[in-house]
Amino acid sequence: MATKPPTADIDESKLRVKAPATEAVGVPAVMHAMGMSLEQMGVVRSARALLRVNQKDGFDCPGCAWPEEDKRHIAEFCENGAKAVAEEATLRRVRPEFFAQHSIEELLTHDDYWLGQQGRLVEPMILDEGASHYRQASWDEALDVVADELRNLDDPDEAIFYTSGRTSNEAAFLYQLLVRGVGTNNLPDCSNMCHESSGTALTATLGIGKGTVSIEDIHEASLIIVAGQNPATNHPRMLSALEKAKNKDATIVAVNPLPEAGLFRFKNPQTVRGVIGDGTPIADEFVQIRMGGDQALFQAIGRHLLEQHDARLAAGEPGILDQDFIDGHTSGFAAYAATVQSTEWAELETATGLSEARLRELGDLLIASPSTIVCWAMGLTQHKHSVATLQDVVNVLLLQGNVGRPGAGVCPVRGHSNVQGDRTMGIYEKMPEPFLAALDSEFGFTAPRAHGYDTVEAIRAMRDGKASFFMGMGGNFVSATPDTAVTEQALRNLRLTVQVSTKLNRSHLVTGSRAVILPTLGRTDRDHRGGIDQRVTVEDSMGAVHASRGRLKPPADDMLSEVAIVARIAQRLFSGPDAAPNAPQADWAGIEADYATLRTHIEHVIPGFEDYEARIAKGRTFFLPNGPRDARRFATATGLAMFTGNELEYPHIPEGHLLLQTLRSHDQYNTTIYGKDDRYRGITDGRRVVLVNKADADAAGVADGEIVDLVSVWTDGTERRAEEFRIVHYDTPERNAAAYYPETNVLVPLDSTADRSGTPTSKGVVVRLERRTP
Ligand SMILES: Nc1nc2c(c(=O)[nH]1)N[C@H]1C(S)=C(S)[C@@H](COP(=O)(O)OP(=O)(O)OC[C@H]3O[C@@H](n4cnc5c(=O)[nH]c(N)nc54)[C@H](O)[C@@H]3O)O[C@H]1N2
Ligand SMILES: Nc1nc2c(c(=O)[nH]1)N[C@H]1C(S)=C(S)[C@@H](COP(=O)(O)OP(=O)(O)OC[C@H]3O[C@@H](n4cnc5c(=O)[nH]c(N)nc54)[C@H](O)[C@@H]3O)O[C@H]1N2
Ligand SMILES: [Mo]
Repeated sequence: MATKPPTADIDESKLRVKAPATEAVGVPAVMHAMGMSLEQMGVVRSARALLRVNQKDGFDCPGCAWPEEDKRHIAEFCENGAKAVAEEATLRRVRPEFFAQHSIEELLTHDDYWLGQQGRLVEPMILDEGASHYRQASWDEALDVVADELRNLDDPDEAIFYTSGRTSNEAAFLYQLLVRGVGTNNLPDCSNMCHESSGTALTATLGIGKGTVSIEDIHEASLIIVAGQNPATNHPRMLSALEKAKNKDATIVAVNPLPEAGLFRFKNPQTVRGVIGDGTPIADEFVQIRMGGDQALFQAIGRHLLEQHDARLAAGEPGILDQDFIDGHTSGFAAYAATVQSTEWAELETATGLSEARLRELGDLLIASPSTIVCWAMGLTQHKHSVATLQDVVNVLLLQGNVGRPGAGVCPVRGHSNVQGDRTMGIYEKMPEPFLAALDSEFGFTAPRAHGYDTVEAIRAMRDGKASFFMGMGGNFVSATPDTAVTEQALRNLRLTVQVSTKLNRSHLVTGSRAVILPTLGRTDRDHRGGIDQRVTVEDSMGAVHASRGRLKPPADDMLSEVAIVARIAQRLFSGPDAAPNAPQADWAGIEADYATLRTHIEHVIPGFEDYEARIAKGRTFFLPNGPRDARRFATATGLAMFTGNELEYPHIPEGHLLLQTLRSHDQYNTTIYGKDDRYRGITDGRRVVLVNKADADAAGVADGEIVDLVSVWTDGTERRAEEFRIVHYDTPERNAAAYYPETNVLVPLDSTADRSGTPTSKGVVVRLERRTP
C-alpha cells in the first residue's frame, strides 16, 4: 500500500549538513528511488510502472529529455526517472473533499513540497468570484467557463497561453491551433526560461535551434566538454552514455563552479563494476570556473587554436584548423578572429578564474581531439550574456569543422521530456511564416502574424493590465517564473486563470478573480478513448521521435487527456452557429476519438513527419531532419555556418556582494519537491541553504550554520529579500554562491534577462548576505 501524504511542511530546523559525495548513482540510488516508489505507488503498481519506463511499447519517461539507448535494459534504471514516475503514478488523490476542507488562504501557507505531495487532481474545480474555496464542477460546466471567457475577450491578445514541457506532440499541436484560432500568438513556454538562449544562438549561427548530435555521436566522440550541467541529478541516463564514451577512450572535461558528484565517479547499477566495484571515473579534467566565465573560456580556447595554427604554419607544419570546412561552409571567420585576438589574457584570466597556462592546456585538448562535442544546460543559458557565450561555443567548434560529422557537434541538453517537441509543434510566440502558412491552408483560416509574448513579456502584460485571461497547459507558472511577488500580483489582476494539471501546485492558489482547475492524464496513465488505447508521441533532446503509451489505471474514470480537453474547448469555440468567423476547420470530435487524425494534420503542416503513423508503429523511433548534422546544410541568411565576433562579457559583482545561482537539488523536479535531501551535496532534511565560499562568509562576518537573509539588488535601486537561509561553507569559487530554486525566485528581478533571448538570469543574481537581528 502507498503511504499517506505528509501532514507538515518542511521543518528547516531539522536540516543537516554532511560532506558532499564524490560518486553518483550506484546501489544507494536504486534503494532511494525504490523507497519513494513504494511510498507513492505500493508494490504492484511500482513494479508495473518501472518495468514500462522507456521500453519500446511502454511510456516515455516524464523525467528528462535525454534520448534512449538503442539497446535497452529490462528496467532502464534511473533514480530520478523513477522518482518522476512515482510522483505522477502516485496512489494519493486530491479529491473535491480536500478543497472543501482547505481554503485557498490556508493552502497558500503551505510549501511546494506539501502541496505537491497531496496527490493527483481528479475532478474539475471552479473558484467563483469572491469564493474562499474551490468547488467541484462537471466537465461541461468547467469547459464552458473557459470557452465563454475566450469568446468574450475584447481583444484576442488579452489572452495568454503558457505551456510546460511534458505536453505530448499531439496535445501541443492542437493547443497552438486553438490559440491561433482564438487569434493570438501569446504562447509563452517554459523554454523561454530554459534553453531559449541556446535556440537563439544556434539559429543565428547554424540555422537550426536544436543540437546537432545523436546518441551514437556521444559514444564516438574523442572529447566531450560538459559545461554548466549537473547530469547526475538532472540527466542521470547521460552518465551511461558518458561511461560508454569513456570506455572507448574519450576525454571528458567538466566545466562547473561546483564539483558536482556525478562528474567524478559513476556507479552504473546496470553493471557489476557499478554495483560491487569502484565505478567509472567520468571527468578527466574538472575546470572550476567562475560563474558567467564561460564566454571567456571559449574565447581563450578559440584564441589558443588560432595562435597555434599560425605558429604551426609558420614552422612549415600542417595547421590545426579545418581550412576546407571554414572556406567551404562558413562565413565571418575574419571578424571572429579579430574579436578574440583583441582581448588581453589577463582579462580572460579574471573572467574565468583560471590561469593562461590552464586555459591553453584546455585548448591543447581540443587540438589533440579529432572529434569534439560540447554539452551544456542551465549553467550556460541563464546568464545575461548567454547568447554570446553559446555563439562563442559554436565558433570554437567551427574552427575544427566539428559540426556535421560523426562524434562532433553541439549538444544542448534539454530539460522537460517533450520541451523540444512542443517547439517543433508550434508552441512559440514567434513561429516562422512557413509554419503559419501551412497551418492556414490545412485548417482553412488565417493565423495571426504579429508576434506574441514570451514568458517575461507575458508577466509584464498581466502586471500592466493588458491581459485578462491566463491558461497553463501544465507547469507551475507562479513558482517557476522570476520575481515571485510581481508575478503573483500580475496573475491576481486577471479575470480568469485556468490550469490544466496533474498535481496540485501554487499556480492553483494564486488566481484571477475566477479560476478553473482541469485535471488531466499524465504520460503513465492509460488513455482509453474512442474505444482504443491512445498513443502520443514525443521528441527527445536529439530530435528523435517515438510513441508513448500509458499503461496504468488512471486516477479516476472520467478523466480527460490534454488532447480531449483542448479538442472540447476548440469544439465549443470553432463549430456550430456561434463559431467565430475566422475559425479553424477540423473534426474536433474525430480528433478526440483518434489521435492518429491529429498526426495526419501534423504530417501535412510540419516537414519531417511524412508517413508519421507507420514510422512510430511497433515502438520505432525516427529522426527529424537536421541540416547541419545530415548534410552540413545551414539554413542561415547566407546558407553558411556563421562565425560571430562577440564582445567579451562577464559578471561584475559589486563590492560586498555575491553572485547567486539558483539551482536544483537532487530531490526535486523544477517546482515539484520530491523530498528534502540533496544527497550528493550533503544536505539533508531541508532546503533553505546558501552554499558559499568560506572566505566570503568570513568577509560578511557570518558563521557556518548561521541563518541569514538573501537580499538582491537591481540596477534601479530596488531590493528583494528571501528570508532565513542557512550558511553552508562549500567548495565554490569566491564571490559565487548557490541556493535552490524556486525558493529564491523572489530574488530574480523581472527585468534581469538575457540579451536577445529574454531568459531570466537565474544563474546570475547579485545578492548580499544580511545577518538577522535576533
Ligand atoms: N531530477 C531532475 N531532473 C531534471 C530537472 C529537475 O529539476 N530534476 N529539471 C529538468 C529541466 S527543465 C532542466 S532545464 C534540466 C536542468 O539541468 P541542469 O542545467 O543540470 O540544472 P541546474 O540545477 O540548474 O544546474 C546547473 C548547473 O550549472 C552549473 N553552473 C551554474 N552557473 C554556471 C556558470 O556560469 N558556468 C558553468 N560552467 N556552470 C554553471 C551549476 O553549478 C549546476 O551544476 O534538468 C531537467 N531534468
Ligand atoms: N530561479 C530559477 N527559476 C527557474 C529555473 C532555474 O534554474 N532557476 N529553471 C527554469 C526552467 S529550466 C524551467 S523548464 C521552468 C519549469 O517551469 P514549469 O515547467 O512551469 O514547472 P514544473 O515545476 O516543471 O511544473 C510542474 C507542474 O506541472 C504539472 N504537470 C506535470 N506533468 C504534467 C502533465 O503531463 N500534463 C500537465 N498538464 N501537467 C503536468 C503538475 O501539476 C506540476 O505541479 O522553470 C524555470 N525557472
Ligand atoms: Mo528546463
